[in-house]
Amino acid sequence: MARLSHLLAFAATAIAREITFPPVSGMQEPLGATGRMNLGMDLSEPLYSGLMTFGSLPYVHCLAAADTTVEPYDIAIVGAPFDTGVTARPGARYGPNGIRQGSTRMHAQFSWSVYTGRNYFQEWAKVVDCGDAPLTVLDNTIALKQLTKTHEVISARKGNDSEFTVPRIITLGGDHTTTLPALRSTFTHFGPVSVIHFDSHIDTWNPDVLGGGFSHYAGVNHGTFLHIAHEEGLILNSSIHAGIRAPVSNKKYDIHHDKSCGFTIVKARDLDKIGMQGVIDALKERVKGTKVYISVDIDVLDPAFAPATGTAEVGGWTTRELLTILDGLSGMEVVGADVVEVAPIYDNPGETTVLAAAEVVHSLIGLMVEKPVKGKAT
Ligand SMILES: [Mn+2]
Repeated sequence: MARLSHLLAFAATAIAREITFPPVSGMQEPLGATGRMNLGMDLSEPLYSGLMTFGSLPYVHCLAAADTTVEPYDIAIVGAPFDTGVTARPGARYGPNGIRQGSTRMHAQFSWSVYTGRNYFQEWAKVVDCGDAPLTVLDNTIALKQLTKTHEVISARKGNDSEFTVPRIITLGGDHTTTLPALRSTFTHFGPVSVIHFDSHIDTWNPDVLGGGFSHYAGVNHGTFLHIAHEEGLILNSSIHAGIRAPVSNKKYDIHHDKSCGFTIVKARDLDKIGMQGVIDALKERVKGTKVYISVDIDVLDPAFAPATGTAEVGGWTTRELLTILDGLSGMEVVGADVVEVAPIYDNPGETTVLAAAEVVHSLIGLMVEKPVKGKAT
């Protein structure tokens, strides 16, 4: 009897093995003419596959040697893995890949906005990811020179569009010091710019105040770069901060000094009084008639929405509010932009910060696509 039950069990298994799976049409096809398997599937779309780029955009080796042919592009994403200019928590050197990780759901084929009905990846501009700038982690002065050179090389290449020949760059920071080389680059091609600076901190601190005067290079950091940009004549006196709420180091000097660097301030809580349209109007009015650089320190958001940053300040804006304000800036001549201070190590399992940062980058791409800008004659 034992032997019979064994046989029955074996028979049942044999029957189970005869179950055929539903036919998958692609899998049933014979070998193609080339002798390779034709699976009838399109594997060419890189969503969630291939090596990671921002929004699965094509990777271009924008920093290739001078005698190399490089595919032309109009808008270039470049990472700046630099975080040795911070005064609080480090970690933003991992920001570029963190932001790319936050962008994995984004894809050129699946990016039609429900708000505007547009897909900025499928309009006139060729948008690419150049990977990261090679920056030494051991010497800030050298690293910032490397980043300046990176901007020079990427912006000097031919635009894909014959009319708008200077490619524009969106930098993925990196701490906020990385904005300084970007402003040097926009100055070369577009002249001085108004900066719309989204941040909880003013970042115009005098290097003697923030840096302590220990050494010349200690004064070049993520809280002084806007002072230095002003000193170098890279920015116009029609610049503006948005989302400011962090304390300053003394009663009068910092704010007075901030004004002399060319800035006015929209404070975080001004949003409660004037609303999002009020903020949009204030920003547009301030920079009217000038070329604009938009710098977004992710700490402009409340830590509830962006915990993964070096110098978090509570009482900030929501992600939706920031995106509405950014998208409201359409029509401006945006010649360069960045998202900085994303330090993924402090993010949560839901990747709240990097998702927000990636969408901010998407909005910046949208602003650049909506308004092409010609470089100055050189
Ligand atoms: Mn900042």
